[in-house]
Amino acid sequence: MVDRNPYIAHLKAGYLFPEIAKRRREFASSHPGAKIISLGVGNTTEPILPHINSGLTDGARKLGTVEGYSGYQDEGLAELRKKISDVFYRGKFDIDEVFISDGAKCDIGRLQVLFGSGASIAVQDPSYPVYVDGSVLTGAAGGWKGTGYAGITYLPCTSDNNFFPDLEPIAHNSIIYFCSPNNPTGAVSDRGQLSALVKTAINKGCVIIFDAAYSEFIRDSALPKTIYEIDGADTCAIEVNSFSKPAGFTGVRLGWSVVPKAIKYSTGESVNADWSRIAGTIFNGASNIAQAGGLAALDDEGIKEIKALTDFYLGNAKLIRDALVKKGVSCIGGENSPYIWAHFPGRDSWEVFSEILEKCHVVTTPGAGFGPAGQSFIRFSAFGRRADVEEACVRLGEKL
Ligand code: PGU
Repeated sequence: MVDRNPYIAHLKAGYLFPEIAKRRREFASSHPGAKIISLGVGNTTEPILPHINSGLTDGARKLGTVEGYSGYQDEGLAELRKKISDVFYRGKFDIDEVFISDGAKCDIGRLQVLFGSGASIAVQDPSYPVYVDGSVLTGAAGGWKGTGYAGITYLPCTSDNNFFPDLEPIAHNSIIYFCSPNNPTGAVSDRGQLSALVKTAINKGCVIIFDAAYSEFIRDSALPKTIYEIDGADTCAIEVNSFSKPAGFTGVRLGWSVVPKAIKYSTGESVNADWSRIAGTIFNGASNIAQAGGLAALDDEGIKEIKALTDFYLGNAKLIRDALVKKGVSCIGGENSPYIWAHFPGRDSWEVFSEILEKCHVVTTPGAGFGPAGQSFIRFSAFGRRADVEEACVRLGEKL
């Protein structure tokens, strides 16, 4: 018999969101008739808006014509790569620095191949689970010791530091995963904070993998929407982004990564050239239909629809946040992000998760699932139908 990849055995538990889905199923089967509302996984619920949707349907129709047919697109449609550079980065990047993907999560997984099992890793704690679990799978995380993995430097983000970590513990030559607007805390780093992050990366020879999947939820114009608003970031940061949340493409699958040519390894080779090699070897591009939808999403009409859709979810976030604050629960997030991070001091977060499910029939995500510093927090997702969110808020008000 073949041996199991030993790193799989290092994973601590099942992936967080299937575990929550399992607990929801168990609750549903023991409470038949309960109308369960999910504010758990961040999964979009609203239909794709008409202009962007017509981009998708036109893209599909074109594939049925001789003139419009296209096959493999390698690193993505040149037109879309250019459009992304123009819309998000003021044309700062050449198209061969913008790589179209089938989503941010998939690219984060593939990016981990770039740096291999010897990489030192630093993550915000709490963080989106893929940074840690993906590092476990490549072997970079090392074994489990007590409350975390031996090869990972956890950077606690708590109310004491306003949810921006102390950067001092970051080791030289590390890969730093950083997410802003943050999942799960909903905190958004300001210009000064991101400047400190970039300065640390440059001084310590680190590469930042900056996850900007929620950048379109930023409403405060003083807050940076991309790491490349910070001088020097193009020498040390890869940015990952996605159409999933802003355009409702969670099921369509489309994202991108920016890998600037200025980033070099310690030995001087180009990270961009290696990424191109890896992407070409283990990825065959995003769907042409999704890319046609992406192009529609980035013209004037599409950008208006992105604004309308993200406004809608931010409206949900406000309702949830207000309902919790009214109950005296202290929370952050929900203003420039679709997540609300609610504090239940001294409580175990899985216990609070169960209590909210039992009393309110509302599914949430326990903070501990995002890392040790998530203990005693609950993440509420603003992705939901409006009537469900309103109903959930009434139940939280009456029963929590
Ligand atoms: N990056 C961040 C920070 C995310 O929160 C998510 C989705 C992604 C990337 C995934 O983007 P795609 O482009 O769709 O691949 N987070 C959701 C969904 C759960 C999951 O497992 O991805 C969440 O609830 O945290």
